[in-house]
Amino acid sequence: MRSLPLLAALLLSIPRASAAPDHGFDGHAAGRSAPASLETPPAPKTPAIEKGGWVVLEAGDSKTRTTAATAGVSLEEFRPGQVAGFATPAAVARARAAGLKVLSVGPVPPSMRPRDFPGKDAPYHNFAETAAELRSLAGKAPDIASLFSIGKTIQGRDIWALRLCPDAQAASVSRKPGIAFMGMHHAREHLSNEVPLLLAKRLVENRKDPEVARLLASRDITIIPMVNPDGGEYDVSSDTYHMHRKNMRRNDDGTVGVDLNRNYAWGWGGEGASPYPIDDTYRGSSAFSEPETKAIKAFIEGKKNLTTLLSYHTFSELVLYPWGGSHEPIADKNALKAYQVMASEMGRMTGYTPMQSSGLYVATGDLTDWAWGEHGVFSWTFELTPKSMWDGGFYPGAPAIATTVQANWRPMLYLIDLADDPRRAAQGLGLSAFAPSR
Ligand code: 0X9
Ligand code: ZN
Repeated sequence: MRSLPLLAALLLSIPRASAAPDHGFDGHAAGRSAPASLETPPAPKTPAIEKGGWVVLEAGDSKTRTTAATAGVSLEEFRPGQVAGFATPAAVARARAAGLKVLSVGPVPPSMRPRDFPGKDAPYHNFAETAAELRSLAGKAPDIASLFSIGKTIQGRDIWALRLCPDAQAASVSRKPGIAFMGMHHAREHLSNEVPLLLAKRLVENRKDPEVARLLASRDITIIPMVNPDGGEYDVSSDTYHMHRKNMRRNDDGTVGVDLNRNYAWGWGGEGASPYPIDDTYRGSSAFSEPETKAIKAFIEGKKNLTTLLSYHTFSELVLYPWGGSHEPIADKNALKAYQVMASEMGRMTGYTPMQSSGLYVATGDLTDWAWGEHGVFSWTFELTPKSMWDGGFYPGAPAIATTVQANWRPMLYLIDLADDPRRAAQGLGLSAFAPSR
C-alpha cells in the first residue's frame, strides 16, 4: 500500500484545480460585477493539498464503482475494467480500506486541468450572459415566453426559469402537459448550461416551424439552465477553471460546497454519496438542506402538470433513467418499458449509451430518483459530450457547444412530444416514429 506521505507529495504537484474559493466571483470578465448583496467568501481553511487528485481504480462492475463512490471518489471516467475520478487522500484511503485496488493516484491529467474560460471558451455563457439571453428570448416571443426566478441560491443569485407556454406566464397554472429541462447542478459542467439555454433559443427561433409550433402550442415547457449559478460563476472566476462541482455553501468545517445531486430526499444518506463535507459528493447536512434543491423541490411540487424532466450533466455521453440509488428496476412494468424504449430511441438519436443510472454506479439523493419516486415524473439524466477526459472532460472547448446542441435537438422534441403521456412510448409512439431526422 502506498504510504500517505508519498501520496501527499504526489498531490502537492496538483495545480489549483478543485481548490476552494480564494476570491470573489467577478474577476474573469471585464464589465461584470457581483451584486452588492453577494459577499465574497472568506479565504478557505482547506488547503489545496486536501482537495485531492486523480485516482484510477480497478472496477469492472457497478458494485465496485458504487463502493468507490461511497468512499467519496467523484467518478468521472469509465474504461473497461477501470474507473477514474477525483478523490481526496482520505477518500483514497477509504477506497483501499473497502478492498478496492488503486491502480494510480496522481496529479489531475492535463485535459482535466483548468483552462481559460473567457479566452477561447468565450462563447460559453456565464451567469450574467445566461440571464441576458433568457431575458432576450422572453422579449422576442412575449406571446409564449416568460422569465421568472424559482428562488435564490446560497449567495443570493436568482435561479432563472424560462417558460414557454401559450396560456400561462411565469409560475401560474396551466393544464397543458408540463416538461422541464435543467442544467448545471454541477458547477464545472458548463456544457450542461449551454445545451438547455441554446435549445430554448432554438425553440423560440423556430417557433413558426410547423412541428415546433405544434409542440409549443400544446405543452408547458420550462427551461432552468443554471441550477447552481454560484458554483458556475466560481468555476470561471479567475484565469483558470477551478474544477468546482458543488454549490458554494460554506460548511461548518470551513470547506465549501454540497453536491446538489446528492441532496434530494429519495434515499438521501445512502450509498454513493459522502457524509464528509470536504468530498465532492458531499450529500449535505440533511435532505434539501440547500436553497438550490429547495427551489427545485418547490418548483416541481408547484407544478402538478409536470410529467417529464431532463437534467443535463457532463460528461460520458449517456442517457440515464431511474433508479440510480439502487439496482432494482422500477416496479411499474409499463413505465419501465416506456423508459427503456425512450432511452434507446434517444440513445439512437444522440449516439449516447442508454442505461439505468445505477448501471453506471449507485448514487443516492439525486434529482431524478426523487422526481420519479416521489412525484411519478418521468426523469432523465443526460451525460453530455465528450465521451472521455481525453476529449476534453469538463472543458471540451467552444466547438463542442454547437455539435452537442445539435445532437440534443431531436431528443428534446421527442420528450416534449411524449410529455402528454410518456407511457405511450411503450407502444413505440413518439415524434421520432413519424418525423424524419433533421
Ligand atoms: O454523479 C452524478 O450526479 C451524475 N454524474 S456526474 O458525473 N455529472 O456527476 C450522474 C447521476 C446519475 N445517477 C446515478 N448514477 N445514480
Ligand atoms: Zn454532473
